[in-house]
Amino acid sequence: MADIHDKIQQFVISGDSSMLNTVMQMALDAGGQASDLLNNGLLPAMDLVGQKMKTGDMFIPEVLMAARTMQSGLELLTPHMEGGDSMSAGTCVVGTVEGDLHDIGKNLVSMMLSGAGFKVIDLGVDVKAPDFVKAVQENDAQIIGMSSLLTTTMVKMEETIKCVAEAGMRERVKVIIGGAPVTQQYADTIGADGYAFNAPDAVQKAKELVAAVAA
Ligand code: B1M
Repeated sequence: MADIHDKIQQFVISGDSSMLNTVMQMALDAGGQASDLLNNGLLPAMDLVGQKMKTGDMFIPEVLMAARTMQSGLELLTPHMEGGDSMSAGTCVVGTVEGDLHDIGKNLVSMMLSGAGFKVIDLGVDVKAPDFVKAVQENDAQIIGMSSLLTTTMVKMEETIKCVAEAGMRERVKVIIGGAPVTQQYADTIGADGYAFNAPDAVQKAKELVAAVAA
């Protein structure tokens, strides 16, 4: 399988969606697991892209191509990821915070929450605090999931939590945060209800928090 992982990384880095999807489809047809292709192929590929971006070996247009390629790979895997309960496990409003355009990790979280049976209202990127609040009200959501990839946008998570409190909803809405610069310590500092290291962890936290609200 190491060979297929190398190929996935190579095609993500070179931004070749067509070849990426071809090799991934071949791997799936041969009995490969979607979770293996994700965890050992796509995710390490974006880490490599990040390293190359840092060292100046990749520039924004190439990184964007790689991100789009990664997204097409995620879409190919979505129907193969574990299915969830047929009944809704709860409603989550998910988005990348204001000022931040990174959406691959957030999309992964949305995809896995949906797969686990949650109704997901994905607000996209650059989501302002009042828009999270409005979506919670409109959809009677129990969970807000916020993603931030930039140290400069993390503060928007705290702003959103304050906005939720000002709307009088803090007791009934649980907040989960995540993203590369985010930590448990940061979640504790800003009063979030949960921190998730990755998408499966976000699903686990969402299940625990919905159960706590229902209890
Ligand atoms: Co950006 N960027 N970027 N970028 N970019 C980073 C984040 C950076 C670390 C790169 C670097 O310098 N090494 C750096 C941030 C530095 C910092 O703040 N400390 C950076 C920078 C500086 C920038 C710009 C400022 C560059 C510039 O313009 N000079 C700019 C900012 C634009 C903006 O947002 N306003 C910028 C732009 C871009 C692109 C548009 C080119 C592109 C994004 C395309 C897109 O998302 N559609 C991009 C990319 C692709 C990256 C890297 C290379 C990859 C991010 C990624 O998708 N990773 C990134 C370097 C890196 O992270 N290695 C980088 C894969 C994804 C699956 O992981 O999102 O971490 P991640 O999600 C993980 C977990 O974090 C977690 O689960 C996922 C795994 O299961 N998670 C959650 C995420 N959200 C969660 C929410 C949860 C729970 C878990 O609960 C709700």
